[in-house]
Amino acid sequence: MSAYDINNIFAKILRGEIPSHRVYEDDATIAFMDVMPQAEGHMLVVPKAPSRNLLDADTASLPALITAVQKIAVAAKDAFDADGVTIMQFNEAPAGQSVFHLHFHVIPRRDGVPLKP
Ligand code: D5M
Repeated sequence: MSAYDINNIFAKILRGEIPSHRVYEDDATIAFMDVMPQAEGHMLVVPKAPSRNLLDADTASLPALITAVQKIAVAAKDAFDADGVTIMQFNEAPAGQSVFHLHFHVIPRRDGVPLKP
């Protein structure tokens, strides 16, 4: 697996070097709106600690991260009056990862509304 690149786009968002529409922050995590939403309310949950993806993440950090994902998923479902929530997470390019800082997609879902490609 390649090394972590400190200049990936989410690292720049975490450092405040590029803007984001931030919707959540705690000691270890931020969440912001995805710029290419696959459905209304599509958010990204991003740990502050540098890891390329889930495969190299510090195991000790994962309980707090998944707790934040759950909190944001519940809030997003409520805020967007959704019927469900899709949570996605990709590891390395062949699996669909395009930004190489660990993140979870949280996507509110409405009955009968497919994800945009
Ligand atoms: O998905 C990476 C996701 O990150 C993809 O849905 C677009 C989104 N993205 C890319 N740049 C930005 C910025 N600057 N703000 C917000 N969202 C962004 P993956 O395929 O899981 O790596």
